[in-house]
Amino acid sequence: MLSPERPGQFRVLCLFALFEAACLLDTGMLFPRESSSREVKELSGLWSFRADKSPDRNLGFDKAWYKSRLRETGPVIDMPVPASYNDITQDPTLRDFIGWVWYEREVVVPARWITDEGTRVVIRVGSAHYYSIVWVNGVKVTEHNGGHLPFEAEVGSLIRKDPTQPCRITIAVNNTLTLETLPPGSIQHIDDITKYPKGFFVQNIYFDFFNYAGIHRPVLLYTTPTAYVDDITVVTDFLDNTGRVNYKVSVQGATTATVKVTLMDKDGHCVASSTEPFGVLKVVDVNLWWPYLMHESPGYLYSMEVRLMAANERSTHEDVYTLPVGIRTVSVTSTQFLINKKPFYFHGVNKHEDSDIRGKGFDWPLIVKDFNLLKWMGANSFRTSHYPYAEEILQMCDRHGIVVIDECPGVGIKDIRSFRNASLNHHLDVMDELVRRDKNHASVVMWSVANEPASEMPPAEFYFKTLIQHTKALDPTRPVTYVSNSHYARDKGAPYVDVICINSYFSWYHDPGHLEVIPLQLNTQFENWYGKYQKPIIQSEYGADAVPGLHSDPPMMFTEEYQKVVLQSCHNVFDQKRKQYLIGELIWNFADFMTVQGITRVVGNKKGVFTRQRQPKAAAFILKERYWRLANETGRLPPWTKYPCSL
Ligand code: BDP
Repeated sequence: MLSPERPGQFRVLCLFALFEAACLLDTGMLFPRESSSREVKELSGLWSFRADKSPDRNLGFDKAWYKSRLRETGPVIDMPVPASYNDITQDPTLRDFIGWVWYEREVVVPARWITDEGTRVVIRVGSAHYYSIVWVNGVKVTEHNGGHLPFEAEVGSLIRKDPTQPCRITIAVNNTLTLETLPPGSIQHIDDITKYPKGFFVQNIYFDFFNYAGIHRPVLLYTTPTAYVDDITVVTDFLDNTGRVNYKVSVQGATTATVKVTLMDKDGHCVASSTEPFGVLKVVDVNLWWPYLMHESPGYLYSMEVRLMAANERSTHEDVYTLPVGIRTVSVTSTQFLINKKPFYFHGVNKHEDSDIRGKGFDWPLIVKDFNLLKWMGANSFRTSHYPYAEEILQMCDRHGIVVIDECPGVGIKDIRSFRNASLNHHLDVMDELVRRDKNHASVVMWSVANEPASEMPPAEFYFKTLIQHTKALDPTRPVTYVSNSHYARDKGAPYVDVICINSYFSWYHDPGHLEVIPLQLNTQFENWYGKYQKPIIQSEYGADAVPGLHSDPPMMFTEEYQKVVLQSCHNVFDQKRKQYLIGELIWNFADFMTVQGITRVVGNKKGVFTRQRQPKAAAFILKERYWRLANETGRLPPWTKYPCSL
């Protein structure tokens, strides 16, 4: 990360390393945006769907379902995209299905995309869980290992083969988890026919959320010219009143190319420009990007327009791509987290992508509602527990100044076999994909490479050392962490992280019902971790389940009162420690969410301060009161708010 203590040369080296790292990733993953040279066609809506319920789940491949229309090889049902398929029907075998499901959609492609050979047509899947294979008109175009991150393939030549036919897109998705997937899981077959029906098996998972599956984010077709802006990397900093945007533009498909880069302010006025593919744009009287409640106008974004004039064997092209850019710095000391060289205290939440009916499906009304709730309660940050969220959510964070700890899907790494090379290599690949997608978001201030791994196991040291060093090499400008609930003295990865993140549930999983232990145990926790590592600490999870509407006084577990007291008792300790080295507190959880069925879960995890339908429990008001007070103390509230405030 950029540290204010370090001289300029360090920054230059960092930038060089970041741009080198960007080169190591074979291609870019710019968010598809319309421009004068690019079109986007969204394929959200109804797709045809069939789950392959054959005993080995392989019938679709044996019978090549991708070769013809899905409805010609068997019955299909309507399936909305994006959405998890699990909660869409009344069929319990589909809710709990494990194996391949098949989606299909026919698309009419604009004639100009076909006739213009200078147009590149790309299919992009925002995310599908977990393993996906994509065919266009029966020809496989790509496959992808992992949910939560986008993947794409060029399909122009296939579409052009028979322009009289609509373009048929088939996507097969498999939610089976193995010890090498992220998150890991395992399939257990049980053959005891006296107790279980023939062919019975279960998927064991080591994480606490429902393994929703399907096409979770929008599928798009988009165009670029055949010579195009493939990637942009920006790293920002500032000195006094002058901002600096260090940038690099990567171009594909051109034999000759010239680039014009223009940085515009919010009103569209040019503040800096260049004709080099990489360099530094200097912004006089810079408007820095500030977090929500730390400044009167948080989330200030410039627009960086990249205009490429290029030629290749076929023709001359102009490509235009505009990237929002927030100018800010991030650094850590042994006791502080600094944004723009000022101490930043995370008062925020952990979330899930989770809601009724949609499961993990992308949904704008839900996203906007969640941002309104975050702002209502005065939250300035969240962690993307326990996997990368949709990029559209990060764009909202950029615009609203909500600070993000960007977590990869490394959750539930509990089995010692998940520390082997195959798992590590996949984990490294996932970090590559995550950094490639999210590196330009001002809101993203830290990478989290895992949540609660078995970091006390001997192989964890090599595993996390490698993973954290790799992530720092990919992006030397941001701190790296993972979230621990291991014992401070046995945690193998802690020496390598920049910030210690700890989850703990005193008076819940430990000493249930004994609220009186919280002050002592939480205090001991902080003193132990800081004493050993001298690194800033975030309480990355704490909380208690509350079934909405369940009350008792004196408080008993699972009531709204108990949840309230747990929070208040923790806050008292946080208030002491934030004067020293505690740099944040993130409640578990923003909202109730679905889990597998089990004796500790009453239709899901109820640690939300909002219900799954986003109605506040008593705890939400406790947090609201606290977060606005913290903001009042530590930041500069926007003029349109007054404490105590109701937005
Ligand atoms: C934490 C996990 C989180 C769980 C939470 C809980 O990180 O995923 O949902 O416990 O049990 O340890 O509520």
